Amino acid sequence: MLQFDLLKTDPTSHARRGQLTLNHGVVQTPIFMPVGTYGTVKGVMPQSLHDMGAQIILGNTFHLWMRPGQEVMQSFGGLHAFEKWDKPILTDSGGFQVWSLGAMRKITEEGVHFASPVNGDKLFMSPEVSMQIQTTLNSDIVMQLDECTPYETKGHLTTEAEARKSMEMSLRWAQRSKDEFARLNNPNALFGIVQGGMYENLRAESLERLVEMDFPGYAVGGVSVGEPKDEMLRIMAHTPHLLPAHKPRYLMGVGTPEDLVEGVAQGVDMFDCVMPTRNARNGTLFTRFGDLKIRNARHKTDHQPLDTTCSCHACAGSAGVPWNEGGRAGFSRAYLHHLDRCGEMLGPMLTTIHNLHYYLNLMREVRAALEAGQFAQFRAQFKTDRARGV
Ligand code: PRF
Ligand code: ZN
Repeated sequence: MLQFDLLKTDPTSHARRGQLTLNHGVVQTPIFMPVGTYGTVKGVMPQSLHDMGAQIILGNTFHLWMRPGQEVMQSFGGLHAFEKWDKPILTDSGGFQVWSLGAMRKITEEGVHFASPVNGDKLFMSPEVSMQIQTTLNSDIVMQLDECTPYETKGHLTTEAEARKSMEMSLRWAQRSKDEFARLNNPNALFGIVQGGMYENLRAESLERLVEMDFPGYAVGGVSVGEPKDEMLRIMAHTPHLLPAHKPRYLMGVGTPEDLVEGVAQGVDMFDCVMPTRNARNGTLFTRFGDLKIRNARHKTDHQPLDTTCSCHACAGSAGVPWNEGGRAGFSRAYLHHLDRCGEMLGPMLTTIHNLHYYLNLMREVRAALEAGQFAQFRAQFKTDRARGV
């Protein structure tokens, strides 16, 4: 089940404020979805996710199929009970993850043959298998199995003919995913994925044919796959607003804070990306006034928090009062620098909380701006602030 209510639209862009009702709860859009590939958002307890306002998280069909596998998942009745997260979950189909295996896989019309990266077993993922696994996971949003068209094929830019072939197979897989999803009586919602590479005509065709199949929601896939930034922005400006206005739109695997605000302006409702969590573990931190590298020696003696305007547990402590509002309870940059130097576990835990809080709060601010009819002003101020530098 899925219900999408469009609450407000922005007259200066394609941006919208919406509400998505799923089997495990209600999601306010636009939204960022933290990535929890293996049934955990790395280093963050479900309670912390809850406290920082996460409304929906991701899981990955491919990884959870490898480990713990279908038998364990079945015995728990799905991913929610297993990972102790009772709000909505979206699972990616495995298409992108299998695609990322590179030389270890063979893609045919029937599905994808590959060797398990865990134990070398020969495995086969088809649209039907993906739907069966996602049904066991009982995720609120299920993604069709697709083929993510690469930016380059065999050392050259993917040609239009190659992109068409791939896009058309994804359409056939969309239909097979839909048929199997129905056959399994899956009570959740299945999204179709627009492909077509960097070719706008192919994107338009993929989109039209998916819309004819009538999915409850649509994703834009095949961006952020190694293309230059201007190419990504061109596809982001082309595709999302062409999708049906009364259904949710999800831009897969994107991106930086700037990409999210731009995506919202182009009519996207949902985002996911490993960037806040992965970068946190590598010491790259997002703040209102730009990015900060905590490994840099200049932070060694700095008593300030990461972001004086942030109310996350790392910056403001459990009281949640930002530094600039008189709070002094948070952790200093010097301490986070020290934890990183020493390889202490608390380091990535705190930086992950901060980065996720930054992304979730950015989207909260976007929603508030849309509600207040102030999105254009917000967008301009956001750019100015981020360019200022920390
Ligand atoms: N397809 C699927 N998952 C994805 C992508 C895609 O194209 C992307 C592309 N950025 C990220 N995750 N199924
Ligand atoms: Zn913070």
